[in-house]
Amino acid sequence: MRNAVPILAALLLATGCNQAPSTDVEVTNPVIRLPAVPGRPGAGYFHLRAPQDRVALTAVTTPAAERVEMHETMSEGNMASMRPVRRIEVGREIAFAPGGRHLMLFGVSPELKAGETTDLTFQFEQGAPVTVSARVIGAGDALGGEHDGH
Ligand SMILES: [Cu+2]
Repeated sequence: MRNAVPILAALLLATGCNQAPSTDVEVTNPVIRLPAVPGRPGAGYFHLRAPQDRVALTAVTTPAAERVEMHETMSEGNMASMRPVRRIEVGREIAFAPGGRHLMLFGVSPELKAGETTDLTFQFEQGAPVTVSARVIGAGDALGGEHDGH
């Protein structure tokens, strides 16, 4: 059995850190990037750490989009493509970042504006869902926080 409590100290100094309180799941710097062209999909990025008794991340939802898919990016030669993933095992840090795994948000609410925040809810194979507040940024805006430089 694993009874380890996640150590949060390393994250306490991070600016833009957005952890849900009183949870075993840590979500850092959750960001939703609006589409460059209305009607196109938006994207979502975050870092997540969850203990192994959560087993796997199985879905992410937001009231700001009709449907959210978890995607991973694959490259073959110099061609990049992406495909949906249904579950991602937890137990170490999971990064959704530009060029790699990302959320794809379909049917993004036209009301949603850069500078606002909206909920992102993470669902796991075990345990209750965890909701955090994600920053909304424009299509060309930097992500900030740990994602800087991408
Ligand atoms: Cu995608």
